Amino acid sequence: MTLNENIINKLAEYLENAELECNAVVKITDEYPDMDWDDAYAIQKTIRQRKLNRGNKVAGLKMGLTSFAKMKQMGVETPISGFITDYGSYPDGAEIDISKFIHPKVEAEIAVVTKTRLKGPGCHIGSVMAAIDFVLPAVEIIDSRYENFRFDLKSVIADNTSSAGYVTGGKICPPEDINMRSTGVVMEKNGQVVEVGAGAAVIGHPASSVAMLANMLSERGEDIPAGTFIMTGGITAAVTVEAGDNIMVRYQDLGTVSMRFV
Ligand code: OOG
Ligand code: MG
Repeated sequence: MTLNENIINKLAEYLENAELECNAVVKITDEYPDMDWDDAYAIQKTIRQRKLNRGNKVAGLKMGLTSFAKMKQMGVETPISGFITDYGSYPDGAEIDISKFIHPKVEAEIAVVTKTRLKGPGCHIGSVMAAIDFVLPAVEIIDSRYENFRFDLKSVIADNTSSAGYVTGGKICPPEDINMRSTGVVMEKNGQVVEVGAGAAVIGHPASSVAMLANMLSERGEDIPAGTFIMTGGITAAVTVEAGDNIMVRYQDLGTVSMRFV
């Protein structure tokens, strides 16, 4: 850690206010270039605590920057983790008020719900496959609080990995009935195909992303409790949306997820 508690609290408030007021801000490493990974995750944790104190719930966990498409898009090369909130949840087919976001983008993801606890270090794809209750499709809405979505890894970790919302689909699948690695996705915006991909884009297999999450959390003394909803990371690059846009993602074996921004 290089930052003291006062500065961690100040930066958490700065970033959370940017979210709540829908206001893009300058990235925090401009002012604190020497901050480290622990500082970044401590700011994220403080934001989580602020939300819990306000009565919000943590609805699950997320991995980010797990695919080559995303790393290339954002110019970074290490996966990151964050949390998702109760108020960010939208049902399939939702009409989503775009004024709640700064400059939202959507990404196609595969999500899982666990039935047993996962704990690193040493968590691997086998432990994860045994712990998955079911697999379901999910589209994440990301909305960096930083101007022009421009950030470095420490800034984006502190900003809870741009987490803003998620739309879950209704079709669930037991893990033994799906090969998440080869599951194909087609994302359409206003009827036109804008991104295509397969589960393997997520560090080879979406379940490996969950193992990586358990191992990353263990470095901070945390684990993944049974019953956790986990978004494994964007398969495709993120797609910018505007008012009036219809998004439809077709998943092989997992049905479709759609939403409309108004
Ligand atoms: C960071 C969040 C990335 C994913 O699935 O890769 C993410 C960002 O690109 O703003 O959620
Ligand atoms: Mg994501």
